[in-house]
Amino acid sequence: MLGVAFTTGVLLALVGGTDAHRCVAPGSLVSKMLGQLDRSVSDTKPPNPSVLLAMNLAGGSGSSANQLLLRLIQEEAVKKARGRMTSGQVALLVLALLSSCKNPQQVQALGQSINLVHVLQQKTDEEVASLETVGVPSTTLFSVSLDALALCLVRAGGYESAAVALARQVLDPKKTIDVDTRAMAVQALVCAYGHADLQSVQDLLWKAVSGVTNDLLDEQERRGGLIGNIYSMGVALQALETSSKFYAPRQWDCEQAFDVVYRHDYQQPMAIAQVLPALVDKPYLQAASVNCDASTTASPDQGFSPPPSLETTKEHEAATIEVHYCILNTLIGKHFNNCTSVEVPAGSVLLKVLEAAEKKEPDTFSFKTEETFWGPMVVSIHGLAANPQDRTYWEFLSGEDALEEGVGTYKPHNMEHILANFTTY
Ligand code: B12
Ligand SMILES: *[C@@H]1O[C@H](CO)[C@@H](O)[C@H](O)[C@H]1NC(C)=O
Ligand SMILES: *[C@@H]1O[C@H](CO)[C@@H](O)[C@H](O)[C@H]1NC(C)=O
Repeated sequence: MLGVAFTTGVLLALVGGTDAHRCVAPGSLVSKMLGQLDRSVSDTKPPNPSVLLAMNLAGGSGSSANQLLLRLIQEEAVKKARGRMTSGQVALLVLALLSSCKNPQQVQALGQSINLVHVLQQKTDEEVASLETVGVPSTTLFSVSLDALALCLVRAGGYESAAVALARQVLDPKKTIDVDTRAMAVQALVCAYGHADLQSVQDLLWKAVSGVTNDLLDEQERRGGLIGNIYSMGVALQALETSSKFYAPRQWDCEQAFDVVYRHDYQQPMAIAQVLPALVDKPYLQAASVNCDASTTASPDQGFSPPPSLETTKEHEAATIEVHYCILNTLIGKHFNNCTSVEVPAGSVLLKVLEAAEKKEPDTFSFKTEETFWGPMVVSIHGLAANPQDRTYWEFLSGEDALEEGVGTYKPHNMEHILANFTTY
């Protein structure tokens, strides 16, 4: 017994992990989530590469939903990757295909073929050029992180300049970068660190990763396990799982962080797709190391139910609630600030409030949404449209606090004050 324990310890030390142990979620929760991902797949919806990636990392590559999704992703790649897709969207396709043991340099579907790595290199070069000239990427730093990670995993040129630019961004004290983005950057930088030859590059990457991960650990300690919000946990845990040598000898209390995740019942496939890889200790960094022969199709749904939430659902809830809703633009063009109050059925999502306001005063509260993998995104209100080039968007707040969910998920309570504010990121 002692001998076995000793050998395992030595082995772990040799592989680079200095951790005493690692956290892995109960099989029942993993099966439940794999089942949720399986059921989210449909050939009438845009295929979500993050879902395919998560399934494969979590050992769910044997299901028919997985096979269907893989085919749809390959078709999507040949149809759309060269065109309007952003760099990050192409990077997610590359990661998804790698995790399905497909060669992203030669994707075949619908009688066509495409080299996704080549497309990704071009789109990443544009991001890096923008970062170097105007100090911001053409899309988001989250996307650039996915780009650098995907290129690094396939050992394609271009990832190093992206990683260096990312490291400079996260080390810049003048920039306030959200937790999710810094966490996603960690995986890209850890991969690049492993392949960097220049000492100066290594030093920069080391400094960036240890800086970010120590901040993540500080935040976890301060907030009883929570890092960012509940939807940041997936990427934050993935970051900490890949970087133990960068915060050593400090230890990570992974149980505390996992407990925060266990207490939440994730429903959105996109949220599950970010959290599930972390729960099985298979972060995105391992997308190219999936063993595609040994898919253990976990039997779906052994009925894992999260511990009951502390908020007891009120028995005699009013059938309708009243919500105050304001729209504010002080940023460009003709400024406006208009408010209304609407009634919607209790338990409605915020989208219902926007619809009720539009119905009541169509000239003021008209709005448009666009479907994304996180649900409907509000892209325009009162004729004023968000513009990625200007980095403008409609931000939603409850009182002073930014919402942590979008209008398709967030459920306002009675007498809540919701503000949509036109602002920049
Ligand atoms: C960058 C980013 C943004 C940028 C997107 C800029 C752009 N043009 O790409 C901006 C600042 C606009 C943004 C806005 C919001 N975001 Co945001 N965003 C992110 C972040 C950090 C990375 C997304 C990304 O680049 N992905 C990579 C690319 C390649 O994938 P993609 O599919 O092309 O990305 C698109 C979607 O992510 C979409 N998007 C981004 N955020 C959100 C949020 C919602 C609710 C929807 C429907 C879509 C959406 O915009 C991207 C471009 O089209 C994620 C973090 C994460 N963990 O994923 C949070 C995240 C997705 N956002 C979140 C939230 C809450 C919001 C807001 C609702 C915040 C607010 N209080 O207003 C708003 C959306 C409001 C609206 N108008 O409907 C949450 C969603 C949680 C949930 N369960 O729904 C996340 C997970 C962050 C978090 N941990 O809280 N976001
Ligand atoms: C909306 O607000 C603007 C100024 O903020 C005002 O001029 C306009 O009359 C308001 N519209 C309505 C319908 O109240
Ligand atoms: C709304 O956005 C503007 C422009 O970015 C900003 O100056 C203002 O502080 C924001 N207001 C609120 C209440 O968030």
